[in-house]
Amino acid sequence: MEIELDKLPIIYKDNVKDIYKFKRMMLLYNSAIKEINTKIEILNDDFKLIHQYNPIEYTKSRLKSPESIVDKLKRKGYNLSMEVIESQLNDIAGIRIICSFTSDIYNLANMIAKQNDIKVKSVKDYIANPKPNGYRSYHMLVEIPIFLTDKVENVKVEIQIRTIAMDFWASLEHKIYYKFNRKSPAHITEDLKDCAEMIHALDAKMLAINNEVNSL
Ligand code: 0O2
Repeated sequence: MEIELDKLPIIYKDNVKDIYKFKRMMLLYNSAIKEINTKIEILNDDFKLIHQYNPIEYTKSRLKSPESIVDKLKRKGYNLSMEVIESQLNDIAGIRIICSFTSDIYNLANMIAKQNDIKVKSVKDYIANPKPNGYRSYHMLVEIPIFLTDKVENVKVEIQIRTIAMDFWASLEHKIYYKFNRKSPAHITEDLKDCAEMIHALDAKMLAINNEVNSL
């Protein structure tokens, strides 16, 4: 993993030691993504072997870029420092798991939470409790130990689990949100909310069809 030094926050550019610390922090987050991705792949393979069915359609993972880290800290009114980055940002390492059905989301979340080297720090169930704008997704903030050459560090990873339909909605909403600089026109916000409800109904219908087919 190569950190682009010219994109590092300015405070780190002048200080070689800080650049090293920043790189090591990013290496930890990147390693945590690899560990969780392997766990997810194993769960998917085993599930497929037992049930002849893949609960996961696909996964996406990303390490937050230095610019996005700085932007988020500024937006939230925090100082730029390594300590603040580590204590205040929960999504430097992010993994998104896309499932076919809502039931897969909860099965998978339970299988992840049960692993005893993973500590679940918090859960936000935006499926049971959608956001006012219609956003649905299941978020878990987990911590996983990473074994380096000289130490073990517990590293945070934000896992978002959603259906294909929820992901379709969230991707478009995210694009619109940034296009209008976080202030979308009211009618677009309303239309998106309507779409979120349609997508919710679609997910429920598809799950019902799948359950019926499985019971035949
Ligand atoms: P990006 O660009 O995807 O990284 P946090 O800001 O994470 O400290 P928050 O906002 O309480 O705290 O966390 P939450 O609610 O778990 O949301 C974190 C992430 O979930 C967001 O990251 C988005 O990826 C996604 N998300 C949350 N709400 C919405 C929404 O209304 N629409 C869409 N499309 N995505 C959402 P970022 O950093 O905001 O954005």
